[in-house]
Amino acid sequence: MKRVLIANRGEIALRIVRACHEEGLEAIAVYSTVDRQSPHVRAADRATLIGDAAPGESYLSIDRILDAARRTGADAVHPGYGFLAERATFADAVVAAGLTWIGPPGDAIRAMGDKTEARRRMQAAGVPVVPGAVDPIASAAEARTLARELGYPVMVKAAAGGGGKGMRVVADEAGLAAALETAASEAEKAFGDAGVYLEKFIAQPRHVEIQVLADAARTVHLGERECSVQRRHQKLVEEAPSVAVSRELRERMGAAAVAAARAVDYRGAGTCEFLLAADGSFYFLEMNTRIQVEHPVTELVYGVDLVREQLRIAAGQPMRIAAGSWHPRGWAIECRITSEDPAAGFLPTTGRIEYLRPPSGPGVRWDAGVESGNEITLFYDSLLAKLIVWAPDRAGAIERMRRALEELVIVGVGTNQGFHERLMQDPAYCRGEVDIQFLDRRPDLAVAAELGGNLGVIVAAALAEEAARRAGKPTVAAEGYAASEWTRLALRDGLR
Ligand code: MV4
Repeated sequence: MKRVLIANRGEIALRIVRACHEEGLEAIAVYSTVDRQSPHVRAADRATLIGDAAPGESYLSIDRILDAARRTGADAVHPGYGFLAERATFADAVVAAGLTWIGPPGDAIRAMGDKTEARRRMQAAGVPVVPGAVDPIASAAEARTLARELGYPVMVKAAAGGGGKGMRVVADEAGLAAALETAASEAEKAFGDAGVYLEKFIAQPRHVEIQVLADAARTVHLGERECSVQRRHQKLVEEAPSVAVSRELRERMGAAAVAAARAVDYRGAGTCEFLLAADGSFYFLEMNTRIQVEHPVTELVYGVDLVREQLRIAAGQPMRIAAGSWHPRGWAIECRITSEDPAAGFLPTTGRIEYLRPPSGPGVRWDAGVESGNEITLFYDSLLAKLIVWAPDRAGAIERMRRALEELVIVGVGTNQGFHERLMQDPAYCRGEVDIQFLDRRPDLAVAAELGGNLGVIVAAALAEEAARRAGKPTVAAEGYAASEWTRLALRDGLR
């Protein structure tokens, strides 16, 4: 394996270029017409245009990517995450083209991609799954009987579903029939398959996932990531380890994740997602057969480079993880910096990055897919960069994240930076009291209360201040006035 084609864009593409170079491999970038100026293109050894901005004309096109591999002489393909990363037919096509696939076997992707098949295999492997039925419900009477056995509340889910679509919580038997009907019709519309099944509803769980790494000889786990701070199934903040996971629970969840991976002959990096209930019971949700956005928090507390491990394993080498039990050291937190406006319901924003000053300093990592001058469009996911910090303990990591967010300046496109700043000041978050409904309970975190509607005034004051300074005229700050809180905020936020 000498030349890796990276079938992706943005921060993960740059991340893989760097891992290739550290492994002594050549990196080939692909780009669409709007990504010509992206950092991953310049960082690669070679880059080739694969098509127009629309993903279907570029990053989602198996033919275009395989053509690019042929014309650049690549001998391996890394899919990153998203796009084709979990498309089993892409894995098969790469292997059929005689190239090395840097990911799990197509059959493992297929097995874990079918939620019902995955659940069946997990039960056979002794991995705890949520109590419930595997096969779709055949009648309302059957549903009533099963729901009584499980005990209310129960959850109705679409058999062909995933990502939270077509789910209904049913508090008592009176609501069951209606829930089955609506869930079935939603499932028919969304997935073309009206099959629904029942599970015991797990109230206010945490979303905790276990990192797994498997080479030809060993399957190991690298602890957990806490991913409960999410909105509409979009993660915003992740951390490792989790305040809710003791060393003993980590070993039990880790063993379950390793058993899950072994059950599908897994290879490479993968993640098992669990629901973790307040009483410490945990249930397998699904396995992600790819490197994940939030992999850096695991890397920082376990001292590993997961992407380099992916490359080594795909090349048939053993993983670098020494045998023996592993424990996390310190604490890591990741904030996803996105081109979204929290005050507008996290709607995507566009614009040109006029000025970007990343944070740095001890324990600060900035994994970015953009730089000053880049145009942000609506063609792709809104992730601009990941801000990750490491510190000896959680309080230190939160403090460091506050400092790093204070240093971060992005001018030209709206971002969710203010949301992260408010979260890192939130008492409940700082106490680690989060679960999957945390953000649903805290819409206040989305809007900048102290600035509120005065933002226009503040920006005007800041820009006037800046204009005066540039013109050499006396300014509030320079005159030594005790800059009021408003001016201070203005200068900081206005400049931002
Ligand atoms: C659940 C659940 C509670 N009880 N199943 C959401 C998407 C899919 N991965 C499964 N999901 C859930 N299944 C039972 N029996 C709560 C969720 C859930 C959720 C899970 C993980 C992360 C975020 C979530 C947000 C809403 C609901």
